[in-house]
Amino acid sequence: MAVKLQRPILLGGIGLSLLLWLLDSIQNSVAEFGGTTILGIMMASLGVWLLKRPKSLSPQKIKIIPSPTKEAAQEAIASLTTTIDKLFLATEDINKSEKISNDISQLHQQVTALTEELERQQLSIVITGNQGVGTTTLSEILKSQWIYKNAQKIKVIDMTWESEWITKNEDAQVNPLSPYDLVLFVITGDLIDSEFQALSKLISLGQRFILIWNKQDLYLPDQQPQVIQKIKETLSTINSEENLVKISARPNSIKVRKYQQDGTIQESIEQPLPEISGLTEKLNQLLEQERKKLVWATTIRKTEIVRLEAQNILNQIRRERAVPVIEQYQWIAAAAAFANPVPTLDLLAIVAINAQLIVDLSAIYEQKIYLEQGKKVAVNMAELMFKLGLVELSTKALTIILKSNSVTFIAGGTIQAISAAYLTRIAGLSLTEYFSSRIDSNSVNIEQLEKILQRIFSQTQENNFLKSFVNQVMSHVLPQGKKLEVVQTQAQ
Ligand SMILES: Nc1nc2c(ncn2[C@@H]2O[C@H](COP(=O)(O)OP(=O)(O)O)[C@@H](O)[C@H]2O)c(=O)[nH]1
Ligand SMILES: [Mg+2]
Repeated sequence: MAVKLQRPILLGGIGLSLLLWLLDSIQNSVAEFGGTTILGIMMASLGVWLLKRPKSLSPQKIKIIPSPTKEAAQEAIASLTTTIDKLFLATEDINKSEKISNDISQLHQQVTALTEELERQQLSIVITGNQGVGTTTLSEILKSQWIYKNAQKIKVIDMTWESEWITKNEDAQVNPLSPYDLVLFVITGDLIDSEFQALSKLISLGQRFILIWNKQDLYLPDQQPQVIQKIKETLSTINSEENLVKISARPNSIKVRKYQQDGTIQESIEQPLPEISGLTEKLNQLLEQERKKLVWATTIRKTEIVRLEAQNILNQIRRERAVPVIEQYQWIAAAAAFANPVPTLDLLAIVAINAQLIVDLSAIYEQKIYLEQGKKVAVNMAELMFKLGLVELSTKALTIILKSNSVTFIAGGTIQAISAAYLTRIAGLSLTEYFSSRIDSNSVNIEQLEKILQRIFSQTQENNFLKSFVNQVMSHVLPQGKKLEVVQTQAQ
């Protein structure tokens, strides 16, 4: 059969015999079910998967960052330098645009600045909390009553907390509080869930905080221990019960009655003084014991932000290389499925092709995965696609598109070819995203991949994309003669 391929890699690059050998060895590695259909194999794997699956997911654990050291900060800077070097190398063999050259020189400047940061003397403190809790009031009082007494250089600012700081930028450590050495997080009584989430996030970013219960004057003295007890209980789940202090930054004014000697009563309104001694003691102690650590931790966070910037540029460049590779394998998968249509979609062939794709993509992302391992990952991915219903869904969607295109003649194997190409594309794009989010790991975590796979799949389910994809595959794979037939049938 004349299969139109831009590059006949099926017989060249991978080689038919290698492909067959792959098919064979994968079949053996999946299960001892020689001769059964791919459907059977997949169903069996699904069963095993269901049995092996953990009963329930453990709640998300908070990563406790070890106490920062100067060495750790230096290591972070070294790792940033490595990423910049990789970026430089990756752009060496392409025509560097002015922008990339500028980016790289800016990154180098940032490394110098970060190295100097290690010895920074001035500290910065940010006061945050939900609107109305008293951050501005506290900031003014700290400036007027505490900072001027302090020999050290300290900058204090206040910022209303925004919940999207923890919901957005899930992985990126970019959050407006990151550049500050210390966070004073203000609440006014019970610690509500979103506030607790905020504190957990700070811990996972390695950012030191003091939790401040402000407006304690609004509680009766005998209510206070109960509130404290409750907050401490919640804090103990993130090992932070020592970080709580209570203050009244601006207590409500009170009516004072004075009994005069002549028996009359004189009433006056008095403004009680702010009560922040608990906080200033804690601050003094913290700055005395941990000032350097605070600076190192901030340097680590800032370095990580710059490293992510560099990594993003590098990922863009790598992606530009990865997409043509994915496309190449797409056409191989389509051609293989078209040339050899079997009643069910030939996932096994896709697995074989994807194994090689994984190896090639891992090389682009410098996370070398060998063919043996690539095969395992490809099998896992095929299982996942099956388990998530992607195979069925995509076949259905593609069938609908083909029908609605009023193509009255569909060559045998067309659906299989398009599905094979489509699933290969999804696998490839998911792997690309997966590799870009990791540094130097030579393995694939299938659970993380699953989330990406689902996301990429739903992104590509858009009708417009699928339609143009169908056309692309048709023009790559359908033999010229058959294509004419399609046109003729339509014209009638
Ligand atoms: N009762 C009481 N009110 C306070 C206390 N601290 C601040 N407030 C009041 O809370 C309101 C909001 O304070 P503000 O500093 O503007 O809150 P922000 O939105 O967090 O900046 C103001 O009316 C303050 O006077 C306190 O300790 N006790
Ligand atoms: Mg304010």
